[in-house]
Amino acid sequence: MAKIDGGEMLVRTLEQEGVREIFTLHGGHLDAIYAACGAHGLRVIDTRHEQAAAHMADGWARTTGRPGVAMVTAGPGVTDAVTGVANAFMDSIPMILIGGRSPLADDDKLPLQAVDQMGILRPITKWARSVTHTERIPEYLAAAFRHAVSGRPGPVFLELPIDVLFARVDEERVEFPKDYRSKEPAGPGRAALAQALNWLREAKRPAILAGGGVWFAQAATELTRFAELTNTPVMTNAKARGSISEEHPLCFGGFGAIHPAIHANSGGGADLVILLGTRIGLFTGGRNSVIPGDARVIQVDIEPEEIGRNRKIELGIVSDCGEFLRQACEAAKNERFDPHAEWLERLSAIRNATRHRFDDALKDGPGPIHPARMVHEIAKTLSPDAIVVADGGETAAWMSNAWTARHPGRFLTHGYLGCLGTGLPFALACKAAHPDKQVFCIVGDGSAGLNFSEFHTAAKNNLPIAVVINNDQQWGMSKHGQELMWGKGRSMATELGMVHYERAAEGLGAQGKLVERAADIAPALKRALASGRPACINIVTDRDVIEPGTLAMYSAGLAGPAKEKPKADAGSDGETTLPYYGRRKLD
Ligand SMILES: Cc1ncc(C[n+]2csc(CCOP(=O)(O)OP(=O)(O)O)c2C)c(N)n1
Ligand SMILES: [Mg+2]
Repeated sequence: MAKIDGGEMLVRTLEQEGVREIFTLHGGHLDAIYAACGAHGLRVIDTRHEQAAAHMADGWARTTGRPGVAMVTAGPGVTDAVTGVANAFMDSIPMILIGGRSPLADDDKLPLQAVDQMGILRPITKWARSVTHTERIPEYLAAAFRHAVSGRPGPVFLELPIDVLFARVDEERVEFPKDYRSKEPAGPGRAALAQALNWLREAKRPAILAGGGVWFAQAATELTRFAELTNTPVMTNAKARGSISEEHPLCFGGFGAIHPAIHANSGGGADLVILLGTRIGLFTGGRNSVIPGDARVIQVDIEPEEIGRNRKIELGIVSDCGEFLRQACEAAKNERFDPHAEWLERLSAIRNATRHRFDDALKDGPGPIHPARMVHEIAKTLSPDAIVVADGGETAAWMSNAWTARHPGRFLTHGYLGCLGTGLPFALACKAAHPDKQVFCIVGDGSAGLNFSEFHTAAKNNLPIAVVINNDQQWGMSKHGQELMWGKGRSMATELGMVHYERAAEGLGAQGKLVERAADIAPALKRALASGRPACINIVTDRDVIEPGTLAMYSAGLAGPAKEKPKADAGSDGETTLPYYGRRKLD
């Protein structure tokens, strides 16, 4: 009778789930799985750090909507992956982390690479299990996928002790599960749906705030249709960007466009807010909320626990966002809704002002490159359907504001963990998922150091991404914050100085280019994109320009008192930001 080992079982189950790529860093505890990957032709993308492998599985899910898979060895492999898993956990991203483990038979005998992995991973995963019987590996992996994608998505951890993984058992004893999760999305109750539509008919100034729940329900088309049927403006958070094209007249960028401060003297802010698959957090709950205190709030979420967190809501609907939108479109399609003309006009004016607030900085002038000019040059050079990844403090915010996302899953940036260093790994996952698309990554010079060796992963795995390093020679957001609090020249631990990242990247197998003039940005980027090789363009920018979000953060008292109190405005990034954009030299 034929015998198979745990590696073979694992890979067959992955294949059944449609997985064709694994992000990993080698460890002998995993060799049974690599052998099976080779036999089945799964693509093994080998990284230089397990944190990057975990970020790649996360990035894979953010750009495809399906869980990514990372595989790391026992002990330090698992502990290195922790940040990547935590990042996915905080943003409800489905991913599977497979971890090697010391032999079950040697527990408490001080074997190599043994640490309480379950104790470490449990608080940052949706579900975590250690497999104790070889023939149950398919069953546990199937369950891992079910937990990762059903309800509110999230990361899961599956631990495979080496003696369990390498053991061989009769093939006939192994069951490969089928049909192990619901194919019917949960829908809204009829009364609640009718109530939501009634309120929408009554509203003068409605707004939909869409989040990752829309993207993971693959409901971009339904969202756009519902907005059109009901003449309702839509704002998105980072995970949902492009779910309605940012070129669509009903898309108004980030959540900040409904901030009450902007509408204070113009007839009131939003009077009905529909939260679609977005948690009530930093920008939507509490004292800095963009949602007017007197607005009616309808919250649609697949996760009942999220309904009403952080803010009172008038109507909570537990539903898959796609199913809610499909039923809402069906109910709304033969009805007439107010055109909301005055409200849409007002939002358009805000959108227009936001789009043009950096125009002064786009002109040629003496001195170093203004970061707004840099991202403008980049945005006009990239293909409209490029995938853009933004990493770094102020760097990510500049890029976020300059880019127009036209498709879902094609703009990736930080989430609730605020985790620097995701850029290169996310971009590599995007390239692996979409080999025929331009994949561009911008990263702050500080953040670049965190996963810099992934340029080597790009080169050796043939993943040609174009990377710009915004080199302001400092941990910019941190340093500016310190200077706002303490005064110029009083910073600590935030200076970096000039580093030739382009040369370091060359050493890792990428091509490198140093850029010090604005006019050289577009040609350098074009060459990089056309080269078919990974590229690192190191752009030296003006270190004294403070990104509006940094000013807003410090003036809002989130991080201490500001030196001056700037006026609030709305950014397209979902945050309260400021109209300031000049070359502000601190005194
Ligand atoms: C992993 C991690 N370490 C530290 C921080 C704190 N932090 C937030 S912004 C920032 C500065 C980022 O500098 P850089 O990447 O150069 O981007 P810049 O702000 O200069 O554009 C730091 C250190 C963080 N959010 N994540
Ligand atoms: Mg910097």
